[in-house]
Amino acid sequence: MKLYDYEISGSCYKVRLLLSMLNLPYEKVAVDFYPGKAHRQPDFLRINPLGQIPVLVDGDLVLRDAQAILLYIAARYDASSTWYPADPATQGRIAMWLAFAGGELMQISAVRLHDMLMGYEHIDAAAARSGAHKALAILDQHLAECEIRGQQWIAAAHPTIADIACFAYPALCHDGGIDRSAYHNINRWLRRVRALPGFIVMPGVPAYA
Ligand SMILES: N[C@@H](CCC(=O)N[C@@H](CS)C(=O)NCC(=O)O)C(=O)O
Repeated sequence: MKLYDYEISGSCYKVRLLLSMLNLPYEKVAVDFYPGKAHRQPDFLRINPLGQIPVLVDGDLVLRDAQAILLYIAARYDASSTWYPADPATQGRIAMWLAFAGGELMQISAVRLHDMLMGYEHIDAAAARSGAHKALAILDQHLAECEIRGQQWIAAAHPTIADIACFAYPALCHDGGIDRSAYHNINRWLRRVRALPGFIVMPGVPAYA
């Protein structure tokens, strides 16, 4: 497998995390996202016309979107079938939280781009920050309800790809000036994810917090 990757991308980190937790070998193709904007050049647009990373290539299969990639890797390579279990209700819950990770939580990504890199001045950071807090509050409430039922993970009694997809941006939210100290359920759950075998760090996500 080949992962078109950028070290400080939270979306690429989602994929690197699952590949590490499953101990799968892969080749990283470093995309000069910044300052080179290589993801907007014709060569890369042929791989992903949306001009976004990550992209995973496995043989003839070319996949964009971190959530789609997580689903593929788990369904194809997780021999334990726990990261994406066959149970339809769990699959439905996982799909719901994958959509949340690729939707509402991406407001944290928008604020990070705005605050960390040049060229994203058009992003309404205040609106994205407020949207991010709404999303974090929803996730925090969900995790509180899970804990009341004795469930420590987002979509099942054990970690699934929903936990990986939802982990990256809440863990990185301080890069966008978003304070998550009040989201106690999220903070406890982030620590649980950090303790999973195969967990890896990225710049901005230390091993312990
Ligand atoms: N739906 C995609 C979105 C990924 C995404 O937004 N990636 C960012 C980097 S983290 C990107 O490539 N942005 C393009 C740009 O800023 O021009 C996913 O969830 O993987």
